[in-house]
Amino acid sequence: MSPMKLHYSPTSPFVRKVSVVALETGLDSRIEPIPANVWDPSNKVADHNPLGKIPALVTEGGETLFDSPVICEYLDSLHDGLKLFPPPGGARWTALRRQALADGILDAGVLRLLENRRSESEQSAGWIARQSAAVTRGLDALEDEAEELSGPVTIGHIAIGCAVGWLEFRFGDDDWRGNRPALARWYDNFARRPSMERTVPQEAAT
Ligand SMILES: N[C@@H](CCC(=O)N[C@@H](CS)C(=O)NCC(=O)O)C(=O)O
Repeated sequence: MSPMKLHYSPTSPFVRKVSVVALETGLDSRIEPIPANVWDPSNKVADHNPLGKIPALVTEGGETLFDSPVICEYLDSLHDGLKLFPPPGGARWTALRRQALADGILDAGVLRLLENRRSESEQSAGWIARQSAAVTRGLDALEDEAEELSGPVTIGHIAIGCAVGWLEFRFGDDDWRGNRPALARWYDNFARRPSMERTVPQEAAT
């Protein structure tokens, strides 16, 4: 059987979620990474995901799955270890809500980054402020529940770790730790997991 294929970039936090899940579940050896630069007009990602976004995962059976929450849950269905997506019940809703919050922080952060990359005359200060405010509120909400993040690792924890890691990577000058000591403590500990250390975002070599 051919391996699963993951269309990926080493800087994408959504791809990182998938990579961390693959490592945590022991499935990484069954996944072949296929580099993709979604900002290169000649990229072929849309042949797999009509939205033109990564991550996109081609399964061993040849079906393509997206987006990252779907891929992560699919991978979690393929192993017999401790599940990252809890079974139906309160813990599952908490994990899914945390994933949605972390992914939403990333959506706003990516919009801010892309706006920052436009020429200065095209940038909207109001748009940047709106996305920055969403990131700030999201981080504040995570600080409020940071003390509750101990306990078994779920997709919620992985998503939060990847979101905070990406903010550090892209907006390293922002002092997100300043008034969020509990989140900083949790993150520094979580970032030491081998799955996180092996997937630290890096600029692709050009
Ligand atoms: N909701 C999606 C978001 C994926 C996403 O935004 N990926 C970015 C890279 S970090 C992308 O491919 N962007 C290309 C584009 O927007 O055209 C997921 O969770 O997978």
